[in-house]
Amino acid sequence: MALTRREFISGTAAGAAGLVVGGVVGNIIGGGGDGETVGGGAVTGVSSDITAIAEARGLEPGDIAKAVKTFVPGGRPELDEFYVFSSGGHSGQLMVMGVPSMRILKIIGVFTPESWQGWGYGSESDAVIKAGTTSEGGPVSPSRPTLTWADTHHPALSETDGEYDGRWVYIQDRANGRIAMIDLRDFKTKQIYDVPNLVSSHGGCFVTPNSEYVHISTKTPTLRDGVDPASALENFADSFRGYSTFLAINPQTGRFDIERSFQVELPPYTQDLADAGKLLSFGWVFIGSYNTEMAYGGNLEGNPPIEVGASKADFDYLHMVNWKKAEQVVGTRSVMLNGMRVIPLDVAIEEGILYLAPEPRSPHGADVSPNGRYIVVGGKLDPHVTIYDIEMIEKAIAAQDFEAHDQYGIPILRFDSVVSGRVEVGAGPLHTQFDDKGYGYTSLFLESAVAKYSLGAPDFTAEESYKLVDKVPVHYNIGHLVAMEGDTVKPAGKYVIALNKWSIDRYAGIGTLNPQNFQLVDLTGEKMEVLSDTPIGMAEPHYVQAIRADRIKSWDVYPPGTDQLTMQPSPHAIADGGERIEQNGTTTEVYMSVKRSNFKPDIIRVKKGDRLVLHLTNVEVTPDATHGFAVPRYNISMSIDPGEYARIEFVADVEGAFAMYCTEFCSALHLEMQGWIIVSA
Ligand code: CUK
Ligand code: CUA
Repeated sequence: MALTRREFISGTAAGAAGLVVGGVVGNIIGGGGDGETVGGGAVTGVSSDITAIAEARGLEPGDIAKAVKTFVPGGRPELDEFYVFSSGGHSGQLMVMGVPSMRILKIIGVFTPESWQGWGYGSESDAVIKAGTTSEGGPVSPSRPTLTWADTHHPALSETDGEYDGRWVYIQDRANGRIAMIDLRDFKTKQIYDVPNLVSSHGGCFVTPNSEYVHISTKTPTLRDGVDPASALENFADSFRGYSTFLAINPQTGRFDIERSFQVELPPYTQDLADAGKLLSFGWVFIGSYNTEMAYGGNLEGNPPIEVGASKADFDYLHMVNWKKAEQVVGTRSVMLNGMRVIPLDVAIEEGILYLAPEPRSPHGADVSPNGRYIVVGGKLDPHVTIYDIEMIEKAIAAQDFEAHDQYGIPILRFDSVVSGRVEVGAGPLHTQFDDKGYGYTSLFLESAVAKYSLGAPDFTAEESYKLVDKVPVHYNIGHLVAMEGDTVKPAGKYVIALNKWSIDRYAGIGTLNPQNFQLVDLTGEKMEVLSDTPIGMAEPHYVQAIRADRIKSWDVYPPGTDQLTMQPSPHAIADGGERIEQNGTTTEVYMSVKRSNFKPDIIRVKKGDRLVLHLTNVEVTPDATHGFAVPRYNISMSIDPGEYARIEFVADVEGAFAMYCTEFCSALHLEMQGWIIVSA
């Protein structure tokens, strides 16, 4: 029998390791009793060692069980069964972790320059960031013309047949109404799109079940073109509009195909969380809202503050947008608005594209169950989750069973004819995820807990449906939560991660700004159990998606000469031996190879004021043989992974001798991996 390299390396130790684990588990199950009776003579020493270690460190037997359930030894990456893609909040980035280890694997530079990835410090990535600000996407300050940060809230993994396919991930910018696309072959950002008519966006970022579209909607509504801002707030209902955006996805590249994209105009109700329908509800998108009062504040002008004005009504509206119908009419019944096809509100009403249903006070969260039948809405000021049923919704629409029309003429379905159940879960329910057994899990912000309850048919009888079955405290102020593949048609169950906003007493002091706290919760037992706390030492994550690790097929090295922006071989890439310098007038083009442990050429001589174009090819084929390229005083930092081609262009406008160098400790002679850019008069 042939051994794998790993088996070969671990050799005979494997047998012994098995015995050790048996002993530890026995010890835990036995409540820390003496190893001799549980594990047998061979493991007595190890068992009592573990007990002694735990005792010395002040750990309980239960802590050891948790450690064993989550520990991933070095060199055993397959023990992390899931990847988590977490929003990076107002860092503008995307974070990747492994589950159950909860180790951070990468922070992906997206909207914000990230120097160690060479993201936004001179390479072509500058152009991606720059293209992410346009005047069609909203007004731009001429004095600060490029947006270099974002408030990322909701990542959305690409899907095929309602399951994650591991190809791409999208993430929106709550602050500026933008969206980015990241390719999961190399975990790098490819495109940032400044969505027209959206000056902000929130929870509306979701992919439809076959990655037909990625949806993104407004949060704070957009000032309509031509409206005088001076009197806009006082005429709120006329001055502002929301937009539900369907960005078509190119099925080969994952990029946005703007020509096939469209928007549906919405009332200015502050649209919030959304989710795409699937299976039974395929073709629909559901969007919550929380300020149908259209309160705009003015607390120093004698008005109530926004939070009071926006909480007056007993109901806000769940929006239901039928994108399948919208697709059919967009060709003939849309108008162009800032480069985007828009289906006007009156057309959306007339064509049966848009409906509303009442949702209880200050809703947050709208999540579609795996079978597509239920839409679960949390109400921040209501201890219940409200569960809508697509079969009831479609029936009510067919019967024109409306309680009224809103002031824009949108039909409002009757609450009782679309809601199949309510579950009293606790204080401050927000977001919901699902497992593989028909249960829903909702975060309780005010109560700092996760509630578990049964949904309806077909998993449960009428008797068993909509029952709270378990609750676990978390620490503290949970926002989102994520179950493994918990928003797909086939959830994996196993774990929920609570994404807690506050961590007060959970960690050693690090000054006045505490980390966010991710808590891994085990779903496999009778009761939910918190297994671990993980501090997130960056901005506040919001939504997170968790995907089975075996769905991700990322590259170890680039095919030779790949341009990371196009993911194709660059015509300017070189192989070993192709190094050269070409002078065209005042432009110097350098074709440089990068490898352990030199840049070739390592001297570049230019005249002050000349344009310098560097084509760098990392000619290595060894995984992990990444090199950096830094030019001091020019604010240039690049990262060139094995096989990668990267380009940088700048004007050598400062005279001097600049020692370019490699920023990654790549080899024993890494320090020698340097050279000169000589800029002379
Ligand atoms: S939101 Cu942050 S906790 Cu932006 Cu999805 Cu609810
Ligand atoms: Cu290349 Cu250090």
